Amino acid sequence: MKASAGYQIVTLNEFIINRQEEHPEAKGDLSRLLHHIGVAAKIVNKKINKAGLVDILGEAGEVNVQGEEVKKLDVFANDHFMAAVKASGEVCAIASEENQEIVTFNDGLSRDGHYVFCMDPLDGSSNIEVNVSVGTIFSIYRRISPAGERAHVSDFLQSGHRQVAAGYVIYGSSTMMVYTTGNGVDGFTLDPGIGEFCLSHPRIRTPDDGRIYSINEGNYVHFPMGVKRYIKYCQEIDPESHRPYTSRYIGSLVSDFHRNLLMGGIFIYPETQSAPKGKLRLIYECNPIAYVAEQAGGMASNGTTRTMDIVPSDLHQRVPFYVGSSRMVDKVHDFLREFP
Ligand code: P6P
Repeated sequence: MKASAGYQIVTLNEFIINRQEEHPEAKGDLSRLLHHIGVAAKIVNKKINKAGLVDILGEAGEVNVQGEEVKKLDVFANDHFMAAVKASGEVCAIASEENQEIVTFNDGLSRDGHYVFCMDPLDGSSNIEVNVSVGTIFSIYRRISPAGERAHVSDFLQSGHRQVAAGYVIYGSSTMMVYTTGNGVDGFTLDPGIGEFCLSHPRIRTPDDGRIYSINEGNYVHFPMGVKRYIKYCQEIDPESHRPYTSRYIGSLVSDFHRNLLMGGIFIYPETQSAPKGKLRLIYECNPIAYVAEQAGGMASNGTTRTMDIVPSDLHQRVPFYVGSSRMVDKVHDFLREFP
């Protein structure tokens, strides 16, 4: 990827344009949408970095569709990503964790938008007050309802393998945007000095195997037997296969996944007594993360079916989620088969 003016820095916008040139048939609409996502990420990042200072923490007094207290930053992030995506003129409707129903745009450019946009605007927001990193997760599909008509919920109930693009923003020790358009995974780190996302992790590949397992072991008694047996497998002493593994879990999906993506590892959120279908949402959490994982050489499933092959039935549908290094996901599948 050649940087302009001889600099080593390749900004997100430059990268998007360079990649678009590789696809002459592309008309720039997805590029424009990705640019607007980057702008919203910078705005949200600025607010999050000051969260502890401007008393933006705390409950907004509302309760979202998940029955969770909505914090002001959730609302802020939802509003800004909605506005940025609408401003791109490429999206005709949005599904968000914060909205029970889809939000359709019926004015001007947006009504004819070719895409629909799914997002969890601020995942892990319960961690904000304790300064643990949080993230935005997004997923983009081509609409299937006729252009020019009002978008329909069926536009969002497509299997994950039909995603056009997906990714996340992690607001951590540094702020990164990681995404795929089906041609590998690339990571961009925000340089606050110039206010640009710069290509820092080109062509991310996740290790085939790893030594990190991420699961909330507080739910152990409620896990399926196969998961219990896999956890014990991770904890056994076997120097040859580098066990016992390391347990790392911070309760923020984007952060737990991003660490495992770069270092190798597996993240598991199985069905539990309090979440009989799992806790994580298929459309705007599991599918986008699964797309990134697969494009980086990893795997993602609900324990039996590839996540991106699941046909969604509901906008806020939850599924069990097993995602990460392919050999580790294969191994937990073996235990789930042996101990159904
Ligand atoms: P638990 C955050 O609320 C979230 O949706 C994900 O970011 C995270 O992986 C998961 O829930 C943590 O859930 O039940 O372990 O606290």
